[in-house]
Amino acid sequence: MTPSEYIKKVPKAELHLHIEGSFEPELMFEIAQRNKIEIPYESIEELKKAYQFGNLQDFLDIYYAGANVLIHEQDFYDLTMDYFKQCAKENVVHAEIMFDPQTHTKRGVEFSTVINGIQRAREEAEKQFGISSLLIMSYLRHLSEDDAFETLQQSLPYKHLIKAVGLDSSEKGNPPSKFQKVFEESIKEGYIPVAHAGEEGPAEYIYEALDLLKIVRIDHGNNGLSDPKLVERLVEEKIGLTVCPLSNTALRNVDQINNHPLKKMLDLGLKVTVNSDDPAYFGGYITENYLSCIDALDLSLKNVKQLVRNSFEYSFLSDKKKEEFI
Ligand code: ES4
Ligand code: ZN
Repeated sequence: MTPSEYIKKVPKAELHLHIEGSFEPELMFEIAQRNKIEIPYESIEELKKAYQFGNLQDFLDIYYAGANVLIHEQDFYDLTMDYFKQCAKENVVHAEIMFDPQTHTKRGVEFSTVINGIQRAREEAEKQFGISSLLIMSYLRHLSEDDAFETLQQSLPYKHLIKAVGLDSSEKGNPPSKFQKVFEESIKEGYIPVAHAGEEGPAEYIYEALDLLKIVRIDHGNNGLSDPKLVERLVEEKIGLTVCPLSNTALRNVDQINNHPLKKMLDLGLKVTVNSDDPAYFGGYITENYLSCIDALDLSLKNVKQLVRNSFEYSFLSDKKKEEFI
């Protein structure tokens, strides 16, 4: 079997997916219409043409604008269900889904509206497709730590539905150290800490995420490669890295897919996984991410098997559940 044939069929896990980033233009237009919200694009085609990004911030501006049309619980349900339907098609059997409460509460949408819609879709996906999932509540790092504390408070009635906390949005100029106290408190509440680090920011931010936020998994982490001591530590401490190849090229952190460091990371013994990040914006879901790398980096079947195995091993499933999949 070729690596490409293998990856299409094999049960796999996704560990880095922003639910707001799986918002396909078709659904966005549909929801905008029913909520009577104007979007500044005439058609789906015109909207898609705007998906040309020079960097992370270019993307985030469009991503937040897209999320503006999400108002009702049903909208969050539809958004999440669309993603699960794609998971079912690609044999993603477990998904760790990030959501950004502040993207919505800042616009006057209640925390409860967001989580109830997502939760209903999770239950439906488990029942209909047998897909397991868990939630990572991500703090927006361009906002203040006080704002993150407010979000933490809002989450507490729903603590049983949320597994982990994350840190996303504009990385440069918003170091992990800015959120040290809210992560400490989040851990006390029982949340597992993760953070985006080393996507656009320097290796120093990865050290901060490890040492100050006590994170157990890194979202992206590519820029850690510039520091051999850090690489050694990430290998030694078995820190999972949720790498997102098509995201990295779309946001120009990597100039072209042939130059993506995924294979190098694997060869160094880093605990890398392949993920889609914001698939509606970056040109492909998880399988497409794998296929692009198989093709461009000439990944072997052994490489791909390792990546799939890592996707379960570095998930937040219980050891017993992991055993079912590995
Ligand atoms: C994100 Cl690619 C990326 N980086 C940081 N924050 C994000 N939120 C959604 N996608
Ligand atoms: Zn991300």
